[in-house]
Amino acid sequence: MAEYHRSDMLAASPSGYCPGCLHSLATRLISDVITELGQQDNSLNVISVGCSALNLLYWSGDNLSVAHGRAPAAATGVKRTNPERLVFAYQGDGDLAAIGLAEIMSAANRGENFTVIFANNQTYGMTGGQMAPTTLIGQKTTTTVYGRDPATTGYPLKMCELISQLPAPAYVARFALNSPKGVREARAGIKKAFEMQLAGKGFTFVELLTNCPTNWHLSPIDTLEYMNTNTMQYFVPGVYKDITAKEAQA
Ligand SMILES: Cc1ncc(C[n+]2csc(CCOP(=O)(O)OP(=O)(O)O)c2C)c(N)n1
Repeated sequence: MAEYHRSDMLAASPSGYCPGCLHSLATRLISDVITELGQQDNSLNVISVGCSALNLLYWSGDNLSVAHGRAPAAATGVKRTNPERLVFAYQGDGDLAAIGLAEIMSAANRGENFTVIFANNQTYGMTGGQMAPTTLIGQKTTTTVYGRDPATTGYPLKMCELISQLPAPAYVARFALNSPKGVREARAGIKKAFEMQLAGKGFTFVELLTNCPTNWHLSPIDTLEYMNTNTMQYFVPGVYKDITAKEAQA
């Protein structure tokens, strides 16, 4: 039996992401799950702006490119007019938690029936490593050269914790892509979110803790350890909300 095979949806081309960038892995996980669910011809990825958007080069599903931060607003229209399609947005933390904060909170609060996959690498990767809303306290970026100081830049936004407090969302979970266990759990979480969407359960949100070797100025291996000792201490992985868990108990 083959130990590894490329899912049909992934393009047969090398990834252009920086070496060690976990956007590559996230792209593979999402395309694997879509293929497994038989949704390859039915999926629609609403793409915003950032390195996250580059995944459109690597898979064969339909994509819709929209303005920075606006994916949840565009996905709302697409899903409402095409309710049978598997609609998801794949957004970075600058895109989702800064310029697009109003869109994500509003779509979640309305309980729109699509999925947002949130790649949290704690920086603006594409534009050269500026501070994002999720940059950790003390983390150095090109705009926090001495490390993020909450006195001037506030505290890192915990999106799962914020969104799971809203009454409408159906599934809210965070996974870390820095270990085989985390990758397996993330894959299962993405699958669960997509299955819930296909069952019409409402808004589903999957945060993936990722990295940025280039702008963190760490080797890919060292970013995985940094995530373990820093990122995951603040952004704690787990399932924050799951309405089907309550349904199963009832
Ligand atoms: C309206 C608008 N403002 C600013 C930019 C510049 N810009 C491009 S990507 C980006 C940040 C992306 O960061 P993030 O969402 O964290 O994604 P990453 O690149 O880290 O995956 C910014 C500010 C833009 N393209 N459009």
